[in-house]
Amino acid sequence: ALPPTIHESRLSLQRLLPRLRKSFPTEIEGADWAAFEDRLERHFPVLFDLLWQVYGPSYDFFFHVEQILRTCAESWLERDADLKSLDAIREGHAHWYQSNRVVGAMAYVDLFSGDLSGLREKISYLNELGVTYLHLMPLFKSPDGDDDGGYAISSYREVDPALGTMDDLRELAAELRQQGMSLVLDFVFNHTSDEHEWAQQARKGSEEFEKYYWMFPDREEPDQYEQTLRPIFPDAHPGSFTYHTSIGKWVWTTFNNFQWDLNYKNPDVFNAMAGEMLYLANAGVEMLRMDAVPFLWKEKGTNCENLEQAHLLIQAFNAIARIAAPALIFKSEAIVAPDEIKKYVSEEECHLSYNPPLMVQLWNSLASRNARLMLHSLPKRFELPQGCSWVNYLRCHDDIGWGFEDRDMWEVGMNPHDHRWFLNHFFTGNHESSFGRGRLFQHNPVTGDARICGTTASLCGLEKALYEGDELQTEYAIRRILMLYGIIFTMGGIPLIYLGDEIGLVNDYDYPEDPEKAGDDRWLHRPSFDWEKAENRKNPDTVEGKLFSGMLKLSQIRKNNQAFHETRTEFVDVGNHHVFGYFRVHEGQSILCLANFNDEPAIVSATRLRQLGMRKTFTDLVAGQSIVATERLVLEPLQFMAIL
Ligand code: OTU
Repeated sequence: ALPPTIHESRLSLQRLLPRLRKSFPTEIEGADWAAFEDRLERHFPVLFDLLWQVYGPSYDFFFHVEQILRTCAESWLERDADLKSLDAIREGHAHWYQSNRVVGAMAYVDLFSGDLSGLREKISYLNELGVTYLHLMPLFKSPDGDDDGGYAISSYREVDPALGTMDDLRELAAELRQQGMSLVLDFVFNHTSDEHEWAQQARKGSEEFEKYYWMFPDREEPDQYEQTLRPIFPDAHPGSFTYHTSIGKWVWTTFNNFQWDLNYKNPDVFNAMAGEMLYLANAGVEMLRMDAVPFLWKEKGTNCENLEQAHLLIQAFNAIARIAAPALIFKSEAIVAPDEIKKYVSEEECHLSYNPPLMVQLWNSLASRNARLMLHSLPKRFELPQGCSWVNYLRCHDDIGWGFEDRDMWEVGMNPHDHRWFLNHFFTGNHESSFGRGRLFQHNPVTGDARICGTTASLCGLEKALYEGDELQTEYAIRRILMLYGIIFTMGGIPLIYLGDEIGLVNDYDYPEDPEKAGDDRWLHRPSFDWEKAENRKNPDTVEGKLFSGMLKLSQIRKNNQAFHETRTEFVDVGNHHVFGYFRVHEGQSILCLANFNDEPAIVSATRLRQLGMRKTFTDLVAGQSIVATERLVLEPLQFMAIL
């Protein structure tokens, strides 16, 4: 069947609209319904086309389209006036997130501040750092015991009672908004927990809800699928399916066995999840971290990652947001091969994306003490479509997987297998040149694959240096952290601070004592925030004082210089492979950032600087010094400069 033309989709809307209006005879009065219809007219053709591509040739297609429009309308009618005015503001200033004034931070509510009301008391701390975007880890109802750090959601409409209530969440969002901070939450839409209402119905044998998940009576189909799947959490279970004895069925569980993958081949699932998404938007969430996007669609004979339909589904969710919650934007979480990551980024799909290629390159350069692979690889895929941005980060709550493009490694003379082996040894402290104190995650003895856990401070050598009482190494560890964050704050995109890094929190070795956490080594780098340590930030002689003031300076440099606006970044080879360099240019301002990854001083020749268009005298914004480079510029070990 041919896809509908724009004219045909308009005709469909003309038929559906009167019925939609009639379903809400009284509610539409005074609810800014005209604005809704206006957006519907604008975005329906796109939505209709996407839905057609995914669900089109089925007998009940129009029924589902109508249901989806009802979900949009109901949500709009419930959206509060404050958020509706934010919608209008954001539409007039669509690329607000590209501003150099945006600084992100992320934290677990319980670990950072106990609960949601405790968090309101910590807003001033976030303000101190200049944070304008706060990502809170999943805070919804989830199973007792292991819940994958909240990523197994039992209800998208109920806050975990230990953290507060939905009203607390709404109030927090409103207060953040008032203080110029956007609330970011996860949209965990690939799976629900096995205790979600839908899963419970499915367990009871409800035909309707069994179709919400992927359930099989025997191994026949799971075996067929598994021929081409890669295991994601091999420690939790081999393969991608779990046998549930109570129901006698195999259930698709890409991640842990208590996380049941939703079946998006069923349009009811899409509609239901659109409702959950809009519910979050109406609670005041301004940005959704689209969790685990690669896995949304499954097809036999493929690896069931990054399939075309996954993209179409995200675009359809996006179109729904444009219609019913226009202030809402998406951030893609696709921790996959560099070439696949970019495919999720466009204004029609995800406005923002994590930048794992940058993250892994930074850790690699730190271990290798040079920037060769990074300079060869990053420029190839850094540019994003108009209006989109990266979210640049060093650490998050997850492990670090060495997601380089093998091709890039061969091109600079590296053996991908051996080099990954080196990195895993390096960051677990098992290499002669190591300073890192990490642990392996999901080590797969069959393939030899493994990822790395550990906090920024521990991976940068602070834990080891403090333990050994080595002052020089402590100083170097501080420099490493600030150099890496220097890049995060100045590279094109939004910088994201993993809260705790600004005071150098090291690994938490007590997590195995907590049965909820014992099975998952990622808890190593999820320590409780240490407010006593944080007090030291006021004392410039302490490690915390040095790190915090260093981060603060970086945050201010970013905010005070328009060169850091938007995403455009011009990478440059400064003629010394230890030094990573790039220009940021915007509205007449041009800043050259330089980072020396070596533990020795590094020299950049004045001739090279002149070739790059630099004058003889310039100012380093980080050290706050002017520099005269007649013959050469010398960077201290692990120094980061932003020169103007
Ligand atoms: C995400 O991560 C979350 O960030 C994890 O904390 C969750 O456990 C998981 O989803 C399940 O909800 O495999 O090792 O690119 O790499 O989504 C982390 C996709 C993960 C995956 C990523 C996933």
